Amino acid sequence: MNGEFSVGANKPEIQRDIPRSFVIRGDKQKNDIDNNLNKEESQARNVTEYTIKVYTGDKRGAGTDANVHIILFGNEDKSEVFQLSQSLEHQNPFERGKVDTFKIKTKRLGSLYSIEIGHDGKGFASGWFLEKVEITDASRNSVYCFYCNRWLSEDESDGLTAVQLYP
Ligand SMILES: [Ca+2]
Repeated sequence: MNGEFSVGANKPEIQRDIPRSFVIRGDKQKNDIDNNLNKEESQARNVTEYTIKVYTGDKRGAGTDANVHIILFGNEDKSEVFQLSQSLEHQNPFERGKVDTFKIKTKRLGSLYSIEIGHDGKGFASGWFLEKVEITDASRNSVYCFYCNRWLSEDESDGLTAVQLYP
């Protein structure tokens, strides 16, 4: 290369060629980067974090140590099944009169219209009195409140341990 550059007659042509090939490659790289950025952006847009506040009733025996799950239903999609185990407040979640907060990330669901929440009946006196569930979708600036106000217990009323709730 040094040899070619040292030839005065070829120099202008080489200088023209080199920048052009760089420009072409540069544009392609830029497009690739833009595409990747767009892909990452749209993927980020399609993930929504929900904050779920679970209110256990203040009644005798209202708390549970069973495994609690939730499914979110939106007008665009439904979430997978989430086990609510990592309460932000309490080592032992779902105790009488307590509020437990959970954060989950899921695909974009749109506007929430329903949830399913329930438990597997594990543990001693697993019956649970669920007062309500509040779900915040910060990206849409929306709060949804799902009232339950009933036992989820094999020993009470209809014996159901999971329910579908609507705001
Ligand atoms: Ca518990």
